Amino acid sequence: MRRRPVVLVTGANGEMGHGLITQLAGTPEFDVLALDIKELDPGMAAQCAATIVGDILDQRLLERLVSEFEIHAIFHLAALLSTRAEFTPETAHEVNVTGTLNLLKLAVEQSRWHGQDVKFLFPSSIAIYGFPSLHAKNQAGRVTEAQHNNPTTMYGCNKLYCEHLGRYYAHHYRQLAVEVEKRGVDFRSIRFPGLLSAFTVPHGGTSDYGPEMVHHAAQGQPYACFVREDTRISFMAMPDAIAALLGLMRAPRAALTRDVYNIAAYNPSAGEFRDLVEKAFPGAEIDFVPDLRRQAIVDSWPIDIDDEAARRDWGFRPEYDLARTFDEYLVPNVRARYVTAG
Ligand code: AKB
Repeated sequence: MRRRPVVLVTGANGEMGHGLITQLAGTPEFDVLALDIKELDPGMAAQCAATIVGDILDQRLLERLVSEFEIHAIFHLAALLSTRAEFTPETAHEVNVTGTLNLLKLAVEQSRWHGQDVKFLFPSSIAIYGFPSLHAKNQAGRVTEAQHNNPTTMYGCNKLYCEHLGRYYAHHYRQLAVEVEKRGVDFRSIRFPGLLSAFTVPHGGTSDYGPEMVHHAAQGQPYACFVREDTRISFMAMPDAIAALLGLMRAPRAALTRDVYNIAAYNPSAGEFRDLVEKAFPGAEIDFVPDLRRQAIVDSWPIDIDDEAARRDWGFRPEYDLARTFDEYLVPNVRARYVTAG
């Protein structure tokens, strides 16, 4: 009896999950199996072949998936982001690391069953970088994948370690076993910058000040930005982030010289971001009231990202610059979201 071939998306109800499932649902090549700790929004569930409300820490649940589904790719989006993880660091480690380990084990088991590699798409983050001071951050400027891998958050530590876990499962798993078996995990990872989504409200991240500014202005709500006006990190429109995940998944393995890639689009200061929001939403009330501890996290992240390897190996190109992100993506869609919400 053939099991249903599917692509598994964990964290399906999250910001990236919404964008990814909409894209995947539009392609005949994939049936989506969505897994989230919360019930999927009805509109999302309708786009999936199957949905499961469950925990990636539930090993029994994951074992049961093997009996019903033939998983050929995993987009492992479930994670506790940088701010939320600081309030519960040990829980974040469980979710972000043990959860990822459980999914890597699932990928190996699935590969043993159907005999093909399972592509494992893992969203890492600019949070894996770290600088001892703002001066060091400013001095470093644009960073490549190998530089300054010294995270200062539990989330950043988790993401960096899981990059290495993925590399181990892909290239060194059970290297001393008597029987030499096909490894089975085709691990591919992207270090995402701050992401700007028009269709979901961010929560739990420290780059959230960007999208929060837009969503507050569109609702006519005053916004106290928790970082300084001069704060600068890399951001990207969500459609480009989703396109990058799918682009990396579709790239021929032989073209990839790395398992983990930087990508980037633009790096406005919080003040430049405010100017664009005020232009789109005249009268928006935006103040800068730094939360010094969250500020310290963002000050440990790079000003800019070198994504030359992604552009060379698999043709990554962002479609949205900052102006187009506002004019064609954020402003019309966020405005419609709150007008229809009434
Ligand atoms: C966060 O702020 O934690 C995330 C990230 C930059 O990975 N959005």
